[in-house]
Amino acid sequence: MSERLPITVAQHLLEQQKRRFPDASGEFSWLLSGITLATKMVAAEVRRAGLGNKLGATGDSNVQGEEVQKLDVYANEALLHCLGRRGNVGVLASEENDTPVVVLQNPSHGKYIVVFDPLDGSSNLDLNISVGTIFSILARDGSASDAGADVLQPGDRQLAAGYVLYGSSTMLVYTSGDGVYGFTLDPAIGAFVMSHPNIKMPARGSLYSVNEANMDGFPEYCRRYLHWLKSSEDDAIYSSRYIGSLVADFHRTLLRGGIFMYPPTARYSKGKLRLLYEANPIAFIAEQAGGMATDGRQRIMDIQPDSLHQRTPLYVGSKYEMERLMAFAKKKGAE
Ligand code: AHM
Ligand code: MG
Repeated sequence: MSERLPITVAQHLLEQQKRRFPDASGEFSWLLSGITLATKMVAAEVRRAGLGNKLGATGDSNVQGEEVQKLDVYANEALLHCLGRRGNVGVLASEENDTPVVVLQNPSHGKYIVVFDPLDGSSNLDLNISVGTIFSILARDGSASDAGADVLQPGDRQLAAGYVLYGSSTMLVYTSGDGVYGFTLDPAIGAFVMSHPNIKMPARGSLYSVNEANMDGFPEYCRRYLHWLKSSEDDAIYSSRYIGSLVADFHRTLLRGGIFMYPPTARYSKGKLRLLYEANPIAFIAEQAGGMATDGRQRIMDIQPDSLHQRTPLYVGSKYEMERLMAFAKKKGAE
């Protein structure tokens, strides 16, 4: 076969599963195809966002008290619809729903849980700025008191995680614990095609990314660290980039290195980002690419969650910048 023919995400997953788990039934790849189908539907809507009254808010707020955009609703429905009919997904938990949706009661049939943020950064949509879908896949052990409690697993137990970035192109970045792979949606054939095999985060970068308007409320070690980033001590010569859309800010950090931070702030004393469907999947990808992710005290993927929508501070990036951050945090103890 010609080497120039594309490898699609479906082909890659089947090959990866066959190599790592020769007895695998292929149902995991089937689950993933639910995510690629839903995100292609979302990508098509996002592309036409300015047309036909698709933009703007619905007038409702979600469980976090944030304004719901029309495209949030569409993306949530697309994921619930595509994943809920796979036959092996038991529980779906979304940023947009107060509680997890149980689609299959019996854990031996519905053995997977998918936790997701259907359209992250959606407040940027009206401005034609990149947004994304983030997802995390867990196994359901069935021993929890109810299906909802099954969702509350530390990030270390993720089977797979990824995001789709609706940017100048649409891209899926994915890990199942065997490296990080990137696929670009080829609109000509309607398939995600391998474009970034085995992504590695540079060990050191030259960019930092944080909403500095919140700086007065940051923990003291974090303010000192920012000061170091801005100084030229230790050859630290950094530039700043901040989009305000986690998937886009992290994607740049993954490819270029450096650090992305959302520390505790005066408004969000525990940080703004959500542990289960924002920080955990991002941390899994970062670690698989050779980077690190912490909340300032501990590794993100070691945190035992106690609620579906819980927030966490998030610091994620290259080994060098992360080790420097942790040295600042240790000096006085992270607040
Ligand atoms: P959302 O899930 O309501 O879209 O909020 C999450 C977004 C992230 O994409 C981004 O990193 C962060 O909020 C930006 O927050 P801020 O505007 O406070 O800098
Ligand atoms: Mg979000």
